Amino acid sequence: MSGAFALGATSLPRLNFFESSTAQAADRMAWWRDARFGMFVHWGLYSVLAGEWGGRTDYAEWIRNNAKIPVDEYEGLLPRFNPTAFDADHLASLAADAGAKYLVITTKHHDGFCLFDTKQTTWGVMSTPYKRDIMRAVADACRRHGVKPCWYHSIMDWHHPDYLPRRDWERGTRPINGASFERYVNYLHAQVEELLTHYGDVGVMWFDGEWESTWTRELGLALQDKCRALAPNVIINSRVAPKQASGLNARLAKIEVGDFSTPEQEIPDRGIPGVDWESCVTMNGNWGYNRADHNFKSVPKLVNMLVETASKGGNLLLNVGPTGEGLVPPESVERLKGIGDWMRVHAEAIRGTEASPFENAGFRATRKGKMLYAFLPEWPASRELLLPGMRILPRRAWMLGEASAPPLARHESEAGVVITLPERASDPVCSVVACEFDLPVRVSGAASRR
Ligand code: JFZ
Repeated sequence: MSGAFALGATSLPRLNFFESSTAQAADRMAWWRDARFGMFVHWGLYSVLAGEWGGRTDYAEWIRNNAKIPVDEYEGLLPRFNPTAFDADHLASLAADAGAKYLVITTKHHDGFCLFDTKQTTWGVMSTPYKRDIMRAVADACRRHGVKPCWYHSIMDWHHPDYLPRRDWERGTRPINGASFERYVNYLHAQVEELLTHYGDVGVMWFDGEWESTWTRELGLALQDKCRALAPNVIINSRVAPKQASGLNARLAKIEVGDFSTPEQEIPDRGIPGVDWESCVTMNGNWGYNRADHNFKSVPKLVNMLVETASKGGNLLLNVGPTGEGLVPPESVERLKGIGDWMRVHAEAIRGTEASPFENAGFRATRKGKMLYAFLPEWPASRELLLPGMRILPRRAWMLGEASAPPLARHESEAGVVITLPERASDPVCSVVACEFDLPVRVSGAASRR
C-alpha cells in the first residue's frame, strides 16, 4: 500500500459550483453541515386514512393519486382531520433527544392540503375541526428544544385548479379549461412568502414534486431567488428545480440550483464528493402513516445509516409519519430513543465531522480537526484496529464513553498504525475509537479518499 498517511493542512474544499461558492453560502450551510442529522415528518390529511382505501392497505401520502380518489371525495376527509393528540413539544423533544438538530415537516404535500394558516386557500387545516396552525406550533416547539424548524413544501399540487398537469386518471372529471399555471406559480410564491415570514427563522425550504413538465429550471431559479430575497440565510434543497442530467449522473452531478442534493432512500456509494448532500430515509416502508406497515429498521441499522452518511460526508434525514390523531407511532418513538441513547455518548464522532480520510479501511471513520473516529459495529476478535497507511502514532486513543479508562496501546506496523482494543465492545450498537493527533488529520497517497 503506497502513499503515507500524513498529518497537515485540512480537508477537501467543498464548493457547490453555482450557488455556494461564496463565503456567504459557507456561513449559511455551517449549522446544517455541523448538524449531520435531521428529522423528517410526513403528516397531512392522508394520515387520517392510515394507508387504507378500497380494501387495500398499502397506501400512504400518495393515496389520493394511487387509489384514484376523486377530488370531491378526498375533500370529504376535511371534517375527519382533528388531531387532538398532537403535541408539538413532544415531536420536537423526540427530535432533540435523538440528537437531531433540525426538523423538516410537510407544510403541504402533493395532495395540496395545507397544515398552516394560509390566506391563499381554504384547502387546509383552518377549514378542519382542528383549526390550529400546525407550523406555528411546530416552529415554537422546535425553538424551545433547540431544533431548527424547516419546511417541506410540494411544488406539485393535485388540488389547486390552476396546477397542471392533471392526473391522467382524472382528466375527464377535472377539466383544465380556465386553468392558468402562471396563476398557480403566483399562489405557490404567496404561500412560500407566508412560510418564510410568519414563523421566524426557517432553517431549510425542502421543496419536492419538481419533476413534472410544467415546472422549469427558470421557475426553479425564480422560486429560489424569491426565497433568498425573503430569507437570505434559508437553505434550499436542489429539488427547487428539475434535475438537469438524468440517471446516475443526476444524483452525482454538481447541483446547479439550490444548496444541497437529496438522494432518496439510499446513501450514495462514495457520497457526493465536493457537494453538500442529505439522504432522506424512512424508518419503515412509508413516508406517510400506514397502519399496516410494521417493517421498521432496527436501531443498529439506523445508527449505522447515520454513521455511513457522516463517514461519506453527508447528512441523514430520518422520517416519522404521525397518525391521523397526531401521534408518532410507538415503533418510531422507540427507535428515536435508541438513536438518542447512542448519540448521547457518540455525537462528537458525528456532529461537525468530515468524511473518512480512508479509501477503504474496512471500517467507517470520520474526522474533525486533530480527531479521527473509527466506528466498530462488530467487535474484532483480533482486538486490533489497523489504521491503513498511517505512519504517525496518535497522541492518545480511547473508546468514546470510556475516556477515564487507561488510553489504548498503539504501535506502528508495515501496514500502518495498530490500536490495541479493550476486551469488550464499549457499546452494544456501535463502539467508537477516538484518536487524537498532534495535527489535523489528512491523508495522502493510495489510502486517501479522493
Ligand atoms: C418524493 C415524494 O413523492 C414522496 O411522497 C416523499 O415526500 C419523498 C420524500 O419525496 O418522492 C420521491 C422523490 C424523488 C425521487 C423518488 C421519490 N427520486 O428522485 O428518485
